[in-house]
Amino acid sequence: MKILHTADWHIGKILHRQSLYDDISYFFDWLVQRITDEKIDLLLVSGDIFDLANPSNMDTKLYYQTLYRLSKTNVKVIITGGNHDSISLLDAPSSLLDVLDITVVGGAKDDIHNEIIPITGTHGEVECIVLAVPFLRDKDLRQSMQASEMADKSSFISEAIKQHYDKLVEMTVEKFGHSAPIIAMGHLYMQGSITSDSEREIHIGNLEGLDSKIIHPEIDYMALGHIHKPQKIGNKNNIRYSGSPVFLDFSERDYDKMVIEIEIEANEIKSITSVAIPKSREILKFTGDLNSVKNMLMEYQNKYPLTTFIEIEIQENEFDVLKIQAMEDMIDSIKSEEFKILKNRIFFDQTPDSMKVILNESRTIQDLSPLDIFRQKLSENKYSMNWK
Ligand SMILES: [Mn+2]
Repeated sequence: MKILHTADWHIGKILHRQSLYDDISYFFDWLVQRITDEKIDLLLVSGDIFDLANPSNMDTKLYYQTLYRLSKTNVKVIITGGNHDSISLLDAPSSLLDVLDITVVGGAKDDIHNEIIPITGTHGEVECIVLAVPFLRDKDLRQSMQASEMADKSSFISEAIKQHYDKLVEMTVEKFGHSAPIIAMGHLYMQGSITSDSEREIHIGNLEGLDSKIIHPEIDYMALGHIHKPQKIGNKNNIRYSGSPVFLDFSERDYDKMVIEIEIEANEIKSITSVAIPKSREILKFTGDLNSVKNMLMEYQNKYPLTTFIEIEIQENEFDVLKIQAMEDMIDSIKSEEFKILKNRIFFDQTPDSMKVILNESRTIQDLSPLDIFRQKLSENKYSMNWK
């Protein structure tokens, strides 16, 4: 059987006031085609389906349209909730989606048996078992541990998550033996993962991330979500983030977006392959002095179906307020079908101290994350913060 692992769709994401609706739509077209062509049997989506807990009607429609198209390909779908998702929003249509062979686990189940999903082949034999674990919220973790076992916050989270998976593996082995591979899903922040600027931090107090050693050895493949760059964890081929299918931030521009395909044969994982998703939009950063950036913009030709998003960073030698005006004029005067400038900044190698404040203040709220604002507030009030 063939499994396709993806995560972090973030339907509804707005990047610097530009909707990424077209980007995710391109991905969905490609995904449906890929599943049809490759005869994928099972699709796993490991959390962060929507960018917001209350998505727009248009985004919700796109989600259901996509699920309908997927159901037409005969693929079985398992969707788990992420830290961005509303549990009740995902879970509300679950009995209806069951009819289309789509299982949704928005939040941790009271009876964790319901997170164990055996996948059967045409002759009724169990081909693999999926542990459909959504993002585990604080209250879920507290339930699975005794109050007396709670030490400091960080080791508590790590221990409680480990116990959740261990329990599931134990129940699975008890019921199905060791005959079929165990595929676990998770929306977790693992130690050693390379993040971008678009993940919202999860499990405050666990900033270092989880050690991959907590993953039970009986788990044959770990289908992770949360981190937006595709990667293996702890150098292990079978513990992977698929990453998000679309670029959610400028910091994600230097690598391909991926899905992971897993093939199971004779009750064993035969291959794990990452497959690059064709790019629908280019995301670029142009750096240099004003003139060279201007030239780069003039010469730029878009080869992709969607308008390119460009970030510009002007670097000039000596401080000159006219250069700031010239940059703004240049941005205003450029009208292009090929690209949009979403972010701009100017730096001077030599800036008089008195001007540094003004330059800093010209940052807009869109340039800041909630954490940046919190940090700024703390420093204004002279509180120190000893976590990064
Ligand atoms: Mn995410």
